[in-house]
Amino acid sequence: MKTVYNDKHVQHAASHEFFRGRLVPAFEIPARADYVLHTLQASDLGPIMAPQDQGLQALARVHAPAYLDFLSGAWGEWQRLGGEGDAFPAVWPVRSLRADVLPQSFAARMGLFSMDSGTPLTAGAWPAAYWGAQCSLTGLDLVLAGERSAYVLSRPPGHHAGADFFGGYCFVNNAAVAAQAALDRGLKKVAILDVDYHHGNGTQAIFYERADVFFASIHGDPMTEYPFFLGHADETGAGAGLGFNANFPLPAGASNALWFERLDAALARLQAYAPELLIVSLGVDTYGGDPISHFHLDRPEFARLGQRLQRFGAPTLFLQEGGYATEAIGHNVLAVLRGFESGA
Ligand code: OKP
Ligand code: ZN
Repeated sequence: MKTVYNDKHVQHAASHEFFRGRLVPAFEIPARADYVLHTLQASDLGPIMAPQDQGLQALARVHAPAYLDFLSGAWGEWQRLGGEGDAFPAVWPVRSLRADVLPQSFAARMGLFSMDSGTPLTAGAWPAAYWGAQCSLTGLDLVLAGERSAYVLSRPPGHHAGADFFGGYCFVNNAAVAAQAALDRGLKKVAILDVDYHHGNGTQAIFYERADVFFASIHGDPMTEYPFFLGHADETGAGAGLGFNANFPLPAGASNALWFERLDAALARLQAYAPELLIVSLGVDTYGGDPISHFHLDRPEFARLGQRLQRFGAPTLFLQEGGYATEAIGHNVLAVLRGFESGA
């Protein structure tokens, strides 16, 4: 299996994030990708290649132009304001406030274009997110050219980013960019399976009213787990998209047996949809040793996940999402990809 990787991600290096009233060392750090890279390099999985730059257009197919304008210029604005350290939003247009006016204030636009204060906007957030999306497009091209599968090693993750907001460590929604690009290249039906511990609220929202992308997700119950405000089982799509969204929330601490039961249920829904392409939002924060998540998967389970996805039978594009047990991410990802290659 080929891997697509670029090192622009190292420029996105937050020092801290807010946690229980304090600034703590950031979880979403460059070492995450470094560990995966080194593990893949030391393995026989396959070649690691650089992305091609296909420009902004594919990002603009799923993200609002005003949002991309903001994101690409945000660090410069913050510097001109004398910002020290990373930028964090602190005010949001919640119910009864207006989100239809683009304010001049940088602080106001930080809030307008975000969903939480847990996502440090760093000097390198935009180049890292931009090149991560380019990696996902190059990975898509590999699969569309006939590769059975490809793995995209990128950070920051993407699945919490919506059409016009960042959050949950995410800025550009790589899965959505890749799915839309696949449709733009002629495919008719694309499935996204999100196995990250956290619900992919951004991906769901982008395709919620559409039938050409089926979104299915297995995740910690939003009643107690981030992102809290989306990811319930009764979210089944709307309008033309009704019936093309399927959520499988599980209680924090759920057993591996229960997790695989839901995986089978999700895959059954996707099998009935019969997609021409499967995009996997591959978060490995379902790992038992993850510091911010509460499932219990380990190497054998990750291998089994890979085998199960291979048996699904569709061309498969793996995109890296979460996973914060830094030193274990590489082996957990490799277990999935090897499981996939070893097959049924
Ligand atoms: C991103 B992805 C922990 C707070 C958690 C948000 C988690 C985002 C996860 N200090 N903040 O889905 O892995
Ligand atoms: Zn996650």
